[in-house]
This record gives sequence, C-alpha cells and structure tokens, in this order.
Amino acid sequence: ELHPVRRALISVSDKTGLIELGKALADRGVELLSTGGTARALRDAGLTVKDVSEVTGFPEMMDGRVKTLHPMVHGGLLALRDNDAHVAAMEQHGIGGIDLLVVNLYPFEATVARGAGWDECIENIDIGGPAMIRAAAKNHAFVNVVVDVEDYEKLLGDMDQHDGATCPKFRRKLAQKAYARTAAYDAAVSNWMAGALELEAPRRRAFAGELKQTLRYGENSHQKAAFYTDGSNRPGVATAVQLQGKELSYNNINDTDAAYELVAEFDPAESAAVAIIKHANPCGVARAGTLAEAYQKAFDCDRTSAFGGIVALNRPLDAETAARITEIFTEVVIAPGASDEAKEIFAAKKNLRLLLTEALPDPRQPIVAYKQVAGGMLVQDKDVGYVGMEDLKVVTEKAPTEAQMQDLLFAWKVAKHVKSNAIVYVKDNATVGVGAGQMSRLDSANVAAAKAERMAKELGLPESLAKGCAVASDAFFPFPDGLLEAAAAGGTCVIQPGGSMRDEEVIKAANEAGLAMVFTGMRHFRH
Ligand code: 93A
Repeated sequence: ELHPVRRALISVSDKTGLIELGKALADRGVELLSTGGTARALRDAGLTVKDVSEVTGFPEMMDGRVKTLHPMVHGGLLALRDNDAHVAAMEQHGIGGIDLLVVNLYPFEATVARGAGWDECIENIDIGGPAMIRAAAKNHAFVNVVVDVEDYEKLLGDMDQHDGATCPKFRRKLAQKAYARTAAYDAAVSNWMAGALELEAPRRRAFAGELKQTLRYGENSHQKAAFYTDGSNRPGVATAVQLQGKELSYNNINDTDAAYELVAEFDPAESAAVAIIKHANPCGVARAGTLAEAYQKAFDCDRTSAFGGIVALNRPLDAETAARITEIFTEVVIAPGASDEAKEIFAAKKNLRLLLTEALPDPRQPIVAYKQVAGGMLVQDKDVGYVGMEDLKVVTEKAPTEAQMQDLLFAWKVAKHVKSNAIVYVKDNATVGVGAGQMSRLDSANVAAAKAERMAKELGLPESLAKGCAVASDAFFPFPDGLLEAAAAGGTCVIQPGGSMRDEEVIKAANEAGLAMVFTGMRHFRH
C-alpha cells in the first residue's frame, strides 16, 4: 500500500537547494513545517510554511537547543500508520503524521575545522536534528528521511513515479544513509573531544567519515571501492582540488597520499623537494634549489620505475618543472599550488591528473592510523616520530662529515616512508637506490644496490650511483651482512636505530669497513 507524502518537516542548516525543494513539494500538494531559520527562508521565497513552534505549542527556546524535541514532532515521525493503537494515540493527542523529514545538521565538523573554541563547538552539537533523523529512519516503513542535499532530486523523482508516494526500497536506502550520517556525526564529536582532552590517540575509538566519492573499483577491478573524508580538513589528497585529468583511482589515491606525506617532510622554506612514487614506495626523492632540479634528480634515481608514477612537490608547480614532468607519462601530480603557466602546460595533457592543495600535510600532526585485520581493527598513533642532528649518536671511530650528515638525515626521512625492510642510498640530497618491502634487510640492501648499478649504466656512468653514498636502514641491522652489502655497494656512512643484540658486532664490522655510523634510537617500521 502506498503512503503519499502529505506533510514534510524541513529543518536545515545548509540551505542549498532548499527553495527549489520547498517549491517542488508545495507544487505536489505537500504541507510544509519548518524550524525558525528554515521557515523564514521558505517564506521569503513566497512559500506557505507552518512553524514547528505552532505545531508543538512551545516556542523555540534556550538558544534553539529545544525546537523540535516534542511528542507532536516525534509522535508524528514514529507512529506506525497501520497500528490501531498508534493511530488512536495520534487522534487522542492531535498528532499529525510527518511523512517526510528533511534535515541537515548543525555544521559541527566545519566548526571544529575552522579552529573554533570549546564552547562554540559544543553549541554546534546538534541534538534535535539527529533525534528526528533516527526516529524517521526507524519508521522508514512510512517515513522518508533525507539528510543529503544530493538526494532532493531523487526524492522528487521517486514521488513522481509513485503518485506522490515513494517505494519501500527507496525509503530503506534513505534510512540506511541517515544512520550512517548520525553515526559519523557522533564519531566526529567524540573524536574532537578526545583530541581536545589530549587523550591517547588509540583511545579514540569512534570512526568518523563522509563519503567523498565512489570509485570505479578498488585495488583490483573486481573490488568495489569508495573514498571517504575524515572530517578533519587536513591538507592532503582527501581535501585536494583536482584541476584536470581522469577520475582518480583507488591506487592513485593511495600512492598520491604516500607521495605527498613523504615530500611534506621537507621544509619548502629550506629547499625544493620532489618525490616520485610507485606502488606506495618512492622510486626517487630529491631536494635542490629549484623544483625542476629536484625533479630531475629524483627522476634520475630510477627512470624506469618513474614511468607512470605519482609526483609530489613541496612547492607550487612552476612552468619549468611542469614541462619536465610532461616529458614522460605520469599519472598524478600533487602540489601546494601551481602557476598559471604551469597549468597551461599541463592543460595539453588531458589525462594527467593535477591535484592542488592550500598547504602541505603537516608531518608532525598527531593523528590516528587504522589497519584492518580479520575480525578486528588495529589502532595506533601515526608515525610522526622525528630525529634531528641533536638526537644522533656517533658509534664508529669515524664521524660523518657535515655533507654526509645532511645526506644521512635526508635518507632517514625517506626511509620512514619506504615499506619495511627499507634500505635507502642517498648522494647529494637525492636517493640513488631504494630497497623496499623485502623480507630480509640483506635483500633490501641488494635491491637498492642493483638499482643504483642499473641506473648508472642507463646514464652511461662508469661506476654505480651508490658510490660514496649515505645509507639509511629503517630498523637495526640484526647481523653485519646487510651493512657490509651496503658498504660493498658504495656506502660510506650509515644511519640506523641501533639496539640490536649484536650492535657490538655490527659496529666492529662498520669500523673495519671504514664506515661512519650514527644511531637514531628510533625506528620507522612501515608495513
Ligand atoms: O539545538 S538543536 O539540537 N535542538 C532542536 O530541537 C533542533 N531541531 C532541529 N537543533 C535542532 N535542529 C537543527 O536546527 C536542525 O538539525 C538544523 O540543522 C537546524 C535548522 O535550524 P533553522 O531552521 O533555525 O535554521
């Protein structure tokens, strides 16, 4: 049996599309009820609206904290229209049924994102809205609940197909979406409080998020996928604006994130930096005086892998760099801005995706990281660990020179963003070999060495790119073998956490090989 929409309650903070919706509903003979600001907007557009305060017999009070929290509203939303006792109760108390609820909530997430203080955030916690949404969603057998401006047209379309009613499946879908919204809303409130109270990150157990876009597919084409923002407004791939190019894929987003988080480690005030990423691992990272120079150095680390890669910049894209990037096939470029000239150069490459953000992600911002396991979820602080020169301990007879020290710290920053086991070779502020994700540290050292060899050949150089390089290892060398492999490849200095049972043996081997080695006391596993 169809239940036509006869009475609608509209209460929205975001008034986008409100007037059009109000008109369309009025045209279909629907009576409109509204809260203060919404009623005013509808009336200003010439529509007839009944104030909720007239329905409840109570004024909106306590700064609007109590507007719709009343049996005249909640009875109208919750009553089962086919239940005699419910219908009798409606008649006895003069409660009119509400067949359609349109609500969007106080902008709590946006209030937090713009840095508002405690009291203002608290005032922006919507109580009446979620209460109505949850009530209407529960009673979806009879009531339509719309929480997203994007669904206004779908609602009207469905009504038009069913003589002013809607089909049950549509109402169920609306209800499901409604609970997703209230759940994310409360999660945002709880997470904000946890942050403001400086609770340990893993104790923030609520999962907030809003659908940003559905993706064509996931990691593989047989997997469905979607992209969510977390409501934090953190600069990065989730909040970037795409200027051009094809739609982002799941893997694009994952790799772009890895690239941007890595390049953000390098202060743009100090030097230009470029990271080229493939499969979430860097195949070239460099810093230099200009972006174009940094790009060239990053590219020269591993030209083969850079093909079809993701490029992240720590400064706004300029014309010279744009021209160099377009020389090969690149999937995505992300940067904190771009010059008009650079944009023009990219415009000729229709498929190349260009993402721009207002700022770089803050690599020190403490946020929470999640990982799914069968039947559960692992939650930890994001790795925002940092070591500076002052934290390093020289453990060998030789100490690194100043230039070596620079390269060691550079290599260390890169290693943090390479899948473990990570071995990174660096020379003159550019990676020259990256060994990622191997099951033994020795294998990672080998992979990095092989890449440095191959690239040297490709560039027509007489000796390996790794000759005279600085070596970073994301975790300690458990045996001297990996360290000796790196030395054989051309390494002259090493940075690693230390802390192995065999540190003495490893230090002895380093001294015998004439290496300078420093310990960081901190490791950067990344799995
Ligand atoms: O302060 S509330 O939690 N108390 C309520 O009873 C209530 N009812 C609706 N906020 C309440 N609302 C919210 O008001 C809605 O969710 C909507 O976001 C907003 C619309 O207010 P106005 O129509 O005055 O612009």
